[in-house]
Amino acid sequence: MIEESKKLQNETRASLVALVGAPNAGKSTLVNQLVGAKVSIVSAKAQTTRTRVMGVRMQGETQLVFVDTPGIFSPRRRLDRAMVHAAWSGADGADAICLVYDASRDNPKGLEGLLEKLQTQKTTRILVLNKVDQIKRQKLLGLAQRLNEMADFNHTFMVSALMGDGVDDLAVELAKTAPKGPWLFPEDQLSDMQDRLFAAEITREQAFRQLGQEVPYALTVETEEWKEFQNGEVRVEQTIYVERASQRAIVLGKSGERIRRIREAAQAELQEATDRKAHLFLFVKVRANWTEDPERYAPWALDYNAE
Ligand SMILES: Nc1nc2c(ncn2[C@@H]2O[C@H](COP(=O)(O)OP(=O)(O)OP(=O)(O)O)[C@@H](O)[C@H]2O)c(=O)[nH]1
Ligand SMILES: [Mg+2]
Repeated sequence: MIEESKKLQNETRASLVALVGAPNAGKSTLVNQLVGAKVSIVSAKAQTTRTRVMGVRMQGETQLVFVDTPGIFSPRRRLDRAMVHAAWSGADGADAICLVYDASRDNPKGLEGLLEKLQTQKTTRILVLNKVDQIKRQKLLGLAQRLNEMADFNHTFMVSALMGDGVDDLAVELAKTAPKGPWLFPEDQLSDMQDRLFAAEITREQAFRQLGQEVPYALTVETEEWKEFQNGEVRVEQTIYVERASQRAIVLGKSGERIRRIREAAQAELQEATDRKAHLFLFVKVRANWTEDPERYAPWALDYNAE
């Protein structure tokens, strides 16, 4: 009743907050920390996030909807172009944009293009210096100053997305500037991602974590079946597509050891995240040109024709 009357009195606020930045800056870690649950996959490798992912946090009567985006880099392949396009379109229509920057990196090189484009966005711009657990405070102040000279930011925050330091302060500030309006998601919803895609992402995360430098970029995961049983358990069948037979052999590993470990870890994660017993089945198929196949882009809502 109270909630209803607040809504009627138009006391609610909602803000769409995009997180953009270079690959590996810690955007997904930050979204997960802000939401307080895993909504977006994380790995130590660059270009982990492949599409936009929304995570929701309630800050009093304000709903903060965070848009995690793929890292921005110079795209070469069709898939890379679709990812970078998804990143910028994640910023479209946002009420605030956070540029997440890995402060443990020495030199803000290669950032000019990103800052220039950011400058053209007519919204609140926030600089988030991340990974402060990795760097001395003195160095951090110099970096904050340099980046503020390179672009016009309304605020600068220093956080550790991993440890949580400074993350609540960022949310409080974002809530202050949130426009009045209805909530965009039901109060108890944490993410916009459907079960099937989320399950595929969990497996892709394990592929990123457990496979070497190249194979994660040559594969995609699709959920073919998601079947819920009356006892609450779920059966999930997924296909991992790779480009070459040699990559298939790597994913399977000696006597299937690698795929077994990927499956076990992904199943455990899936159970933990969905709070139900899951039976995960993985198949590995070679599809030479999957990155040129529009059908493989559809589950991620990626733009096949992105320039
Ligand atoms: N020490 C430290 N590591 C962090 C912090 N935030 C993120 N990381 C690590 O940085 C790596 C990349 O994190 P992600 O959250 O996947 O980065 P991202 O910006 O989403 O990367 P892409 O999706 O590839 O664009 C992971 O190994 C994280 O654990 C932090 O505050 N401190
Ligand atoms: Mg990410």
